[in-house]
Amino acid sequence: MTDRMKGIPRSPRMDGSGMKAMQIRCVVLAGGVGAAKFVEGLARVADPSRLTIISNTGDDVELHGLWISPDVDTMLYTLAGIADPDKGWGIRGDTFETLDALGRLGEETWFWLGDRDLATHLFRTRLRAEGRMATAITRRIAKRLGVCATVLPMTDGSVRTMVRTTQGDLPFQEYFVKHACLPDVVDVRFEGAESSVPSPDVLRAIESADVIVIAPSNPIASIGPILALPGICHALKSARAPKIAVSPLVGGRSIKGPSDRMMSAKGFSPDAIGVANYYRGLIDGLVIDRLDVAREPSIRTLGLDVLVTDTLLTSADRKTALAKETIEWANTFHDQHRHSRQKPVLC
Ligand code: FO1
Repeated sequence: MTDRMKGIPRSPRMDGSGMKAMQIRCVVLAGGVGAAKFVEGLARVADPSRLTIISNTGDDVELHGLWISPDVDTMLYTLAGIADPDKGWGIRGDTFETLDALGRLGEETWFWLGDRDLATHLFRTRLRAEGRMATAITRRIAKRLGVCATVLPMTDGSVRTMVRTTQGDLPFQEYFVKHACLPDVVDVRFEGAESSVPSPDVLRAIESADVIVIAPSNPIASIGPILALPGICHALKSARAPKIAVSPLVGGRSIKGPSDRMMSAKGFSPDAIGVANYYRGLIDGLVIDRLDVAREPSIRTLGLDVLVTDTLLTSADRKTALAKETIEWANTFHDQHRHSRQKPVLC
């Protein structure tokens, strides 16, 4: 069955297959296309009205006078069932007439903004100019798009992910899109993180969650900015929910994107063991791919439980299956009281 046929359920009761939706409050830390694919599956197995996504905003960029929040929008479009299925970002069937026209005016066109996608950026920028916060703006966009789940920007403050490369410092989107991740990464930092705070909605969601999942996102560039916010690590450690991460690194490399290079730049091995070390002390368990089964014993020695399964999100069925396995596994931790007591590496 194709992704398009298996749409995101609007009803909180059942998904398209007749499977009963799990009635749990699930919180996902997310950023990028991998996270959106995972959440797409999650929204089919868990009641979407109880699903909260805490989205990275370190990737936000201002272009053509517009405030663009790619990770938030990728999640919203995916949950609304309108995401471009090939690219994973942007809107299905979008056109690029405005961008072409901007190009003719001599403006930069390296960041592909579709005509329909531009409506979101115009709307967000206008509301911000009126003094509204990112959380309220996102809630309004989600409602207009018919998204049942709650998508929360990680903060109402301003955090910018900067990539230090051998060719100089680059804002994330310039490194990722304009320079196609080609410059060698030396370091990644999150400007403004120390002076920003997680929104009250974010802290409340973490506190009241039944299960917390760190999506298969770039640990450094997508999850790093969330964890860099003062108070987030404390909130995660204090939360009663089991905490599970899904490794985005498979077979010692990124499935897509620069996660592996960024892990190396930050001193972590670019594989599932590196991911385990990065999240150690924050999570109870790590989901790894079957290709990484040989790495399982090393991860267990770090005090983490491990679920070995197929993590490649190549079809609607795989997205649903991974989400279901992850949540069912996380639920077993409630009984076991096996929360990690180790000091986190990150905070
Ligand atoms: N990714 C690209 O590789 N090229 C683009 O031109 C591009 C444009 C774009 C526009 C809106 C949007 O919401 C996302 C867009 N992305 C593009 C994806 C984005 O760079 C990445 O998904 C994330 O920032 C990485 O987490």
